[in-house]
Amino acid sequence: MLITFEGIDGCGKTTQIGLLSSYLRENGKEVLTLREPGGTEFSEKIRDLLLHSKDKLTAQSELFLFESARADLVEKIIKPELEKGTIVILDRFYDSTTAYQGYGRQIDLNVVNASNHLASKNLKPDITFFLDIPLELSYQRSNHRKLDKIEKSGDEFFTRVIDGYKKIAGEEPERIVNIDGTKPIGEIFKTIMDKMINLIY
Ligand code: T5A
Repeated sequence: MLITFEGIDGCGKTTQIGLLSSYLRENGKEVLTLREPGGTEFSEKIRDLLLHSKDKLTAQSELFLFESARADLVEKIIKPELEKGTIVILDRFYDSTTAYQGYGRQIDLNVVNASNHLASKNLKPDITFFLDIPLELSYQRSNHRKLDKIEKSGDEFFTRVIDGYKKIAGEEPERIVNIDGTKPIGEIFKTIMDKMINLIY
């Protein structure tokens, strides 16, 4: 089973992934948590380029780097683990590319979708949790730390990303669970568990 978490920076994905993976492991499930970009030696190098290099990337280079990192992770880790029956929980997947590079950087959505399909080998999450928070809360939650390259993209960019996520979630309500990420951590986790119970038992 493939479970993905989506939303803008600081929406609470890592927090909820920690809670969900602990719960599943305590209940005897084999679980692997991964993040994108990253998860293989090659993809972690690309992550560093994307988030921390001093070079100014074009939107297209950025798109292809995210897709390269994804292709490596899907081929080397995600597919084999899913075939073994592992529950794979992924912090971001192709919806991030649609939201950030498609809606945010305004690359043609047909190009982004085709690139997503190619890199993910047509793999589709069984369920996606989209944690929806407003931009101001994203800034508040990250104001204690240094921002990475993407996080420095500005208000207009992030407003497009948030609107993009809402469109993506609206187009696939059977896969994507839209959650109010401003709620307390425990309340969000309960909503996630209500959905997960039907899938895992
Ligand atoms: N990207 C990625 C693209 O542009 N295209 C792509 O295709 C892909 C895959 C990745 C960046 O790359 C971009 C998107 C990103 O900009 P990253 O370092 O992985 O960067 O960063 P994020 O995924 O944004 O992760 P963050 O750590 O910033 O955010 P999380 O994981 O969503 O949030 P979390 O859980 O760490 O929480 C942040 C803070 O809020 C608190 C937590 O305790 C923490 O302090 N918090 C809450 N507080 C109150 N109430 C709640 N409900 C809370 N939930 C969490």
